[in-house]
Amino acid sequence: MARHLITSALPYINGIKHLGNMVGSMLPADVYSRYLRRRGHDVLYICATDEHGTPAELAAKEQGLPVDAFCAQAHDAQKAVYDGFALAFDYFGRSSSPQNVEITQHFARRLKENGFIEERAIRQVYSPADGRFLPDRYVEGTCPHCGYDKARGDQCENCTRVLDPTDLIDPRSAISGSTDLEVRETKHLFLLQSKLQHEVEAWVAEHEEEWPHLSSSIARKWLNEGLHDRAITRDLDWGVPVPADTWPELAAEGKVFYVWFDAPIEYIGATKEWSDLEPENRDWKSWWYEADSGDNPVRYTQFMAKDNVPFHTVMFPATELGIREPWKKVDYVKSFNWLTYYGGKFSTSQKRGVFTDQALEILPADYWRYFLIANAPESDDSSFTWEHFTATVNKDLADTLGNFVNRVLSFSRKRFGDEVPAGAAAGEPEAKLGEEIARLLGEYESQMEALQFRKAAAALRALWSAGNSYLEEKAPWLEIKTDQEAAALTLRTAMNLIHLYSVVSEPFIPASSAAMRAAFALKDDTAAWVTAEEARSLDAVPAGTPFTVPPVLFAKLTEDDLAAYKERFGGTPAA
Ligand code: B3M
Ligand code: ZN
Repeated sequence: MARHLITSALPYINGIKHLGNMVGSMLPADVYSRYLRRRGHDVLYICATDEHGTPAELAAKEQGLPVDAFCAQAHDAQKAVYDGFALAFDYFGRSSSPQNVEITQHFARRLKENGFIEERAIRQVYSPADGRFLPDRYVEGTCPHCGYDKARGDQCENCTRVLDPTDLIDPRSAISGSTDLEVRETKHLFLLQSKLQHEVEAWVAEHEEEWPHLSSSIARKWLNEGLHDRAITRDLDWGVPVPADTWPELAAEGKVFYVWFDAPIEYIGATKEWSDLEPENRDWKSWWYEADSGDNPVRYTQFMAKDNVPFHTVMFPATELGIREPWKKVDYVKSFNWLTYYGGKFSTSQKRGVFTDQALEILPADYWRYFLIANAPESDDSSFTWEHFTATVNKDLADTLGNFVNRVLSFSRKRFGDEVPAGAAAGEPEAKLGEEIARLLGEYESQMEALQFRKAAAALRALWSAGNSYLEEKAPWLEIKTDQEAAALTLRTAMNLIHLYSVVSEPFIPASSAAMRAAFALKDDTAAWVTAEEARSLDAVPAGTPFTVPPVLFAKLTEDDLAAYKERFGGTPAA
């Protein structure tokens, strides 16, 4: 039994996320965690809301709430949605937790002791009206390149050019609107990444062969551009405070750490939050502090979208290396491209695409879980369209799986009653089927072990299809006219397939798998997985087992449904 630590990129606190955010991080992490648990491994799946930085402060201001109150309710709102998607975190924490403050400040002190943090004076925009220095994003003005009049000091979201606040025409404070701005000198802490370049390069070199190309190519690109020293403090009211015992002046000015400095540390912070709930049974450091992990090493896998790869493969490892303590670094970085909406970007700010809360209003989580993972943007961007979604739900879920389950159980109940029929002994067709199921199960397992989600979904789909092919070939509705025993054998075999599907489909479609499994009143139905031998013999559900017919697992989506979805969410290719 191996120990697997799994984290997915922390969703920013502001706003309910869209499907694209979930499919590139939390959902595949959940599918993988569920699979590993079923294979008997010791799994800890950790995530949290990323609560610091300007997104939180600006969103709180928009809602007229104190930022801590805003974050508390926004965390709960997101967690409720993820519960709706059955994302089985072991813990879903908050980067504003005391645990994250404590560990972030410890990391910063250690970096200073080891000579990887220094104070530097920089020139920054100061607003007397607001009585504070303004982070770049808090300065608004007209973009010198495209004339957009709400450009921000860090980037113009109209022409996407990266800006410096002093580039803006008619700059003003995004907080008070004041145009009375000055440029003053102020001090910030810099992480001396340049001094860690070689160590980070050596560490990436140990892993990049194993990582997916998307992860290693982005890490290599950033390393080739050279690691630059980076400011890791900000003038914000909300964030991990710079500790006064180490930097009294900066602490007195209310400086906090840059959100991307503390956010990855929250993977550790959230693990301590989890552990602090049951300190007698849980040992957070045994997962993160390699001196404590004993002789059962932890394998750490991260899930994220491609834009987060640089922070996870360069900046955070640099931080962990510079601390000179044995904190666990990632072993495998599973990154994803974008899920687009009709070819255009999902956008939280522009309300474009399907959002996670809306998705659950429309259909149960399993419809989405299966579609999103089966079409995950692994090797390239993938485009969500309602046409593709409805076609996939109807074909793979309603017809291939749902219809198989319903017609086998309904027909058997109608012709043989409420118990699994005995029938003839298994023959050549059942032996052939068993071999095919064992082969496909092996394919499914190897794709899951390789974190190839689309291919794993294809193997799972093939398992479902194999049941349909067997049923079509045997046709118990015809067999029964001349040979009841043969028909009973076919139905008993098909019922054993349903039970096998209920076990191995759980990582993808947990609710539907539970419904399939509950159809059989098996005395001891605790098996977590299916062995190749059990796949061949297909006899986990013996004759005489009582069964019920669950409601139809997946409703077919109609042309009217499709039209309604497109009407509500828009269904045209990106402008
Ligand atoms: N909050 C997600 C994003 O960039 C960012 C991930 C942090 S993971 C430590 O949208
Ligand atoms: Zn612009």
